[in-house]
Amino acid sequence: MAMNKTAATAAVPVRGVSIRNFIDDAFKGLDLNKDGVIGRAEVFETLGPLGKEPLLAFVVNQIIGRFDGNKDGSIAQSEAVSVLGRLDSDQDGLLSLPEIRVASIELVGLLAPLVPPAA
Ligand SMILES: [Ca+2]
Ligand SMILES: [Ca+2]
Repeated sequence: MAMNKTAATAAVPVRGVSIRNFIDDAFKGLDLNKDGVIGRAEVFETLGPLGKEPLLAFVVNQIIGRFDGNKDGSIAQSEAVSVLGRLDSDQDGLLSLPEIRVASIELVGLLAPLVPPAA
């Protein structure tokens, strides 16, 4: 039992997800033309056929809009740092579980335009 517990502790980041690593991974995966910014087209190319699903396309566009601070249609590293940095409420460079929870609640908020107004 003690060994299992050690293995589990090693697999799960104890204090949270490193924002720096998260952004590095995201740009490695999504910046297809390596120009240093993630464009809307790159995100949809990565999604492939999934990007044609209207609901998913809507959510992805909402998320891109949230990150794209200067509204030029692409996400620069500095824009990602600034959005994720706002979630890092204790400013330790890590997103802890409670901080990620806040982020998921905000994500659900992005879907609000889809909910028809109460009659
Ligand atoms: Ca790019
Ligand atoms: Ca931008």
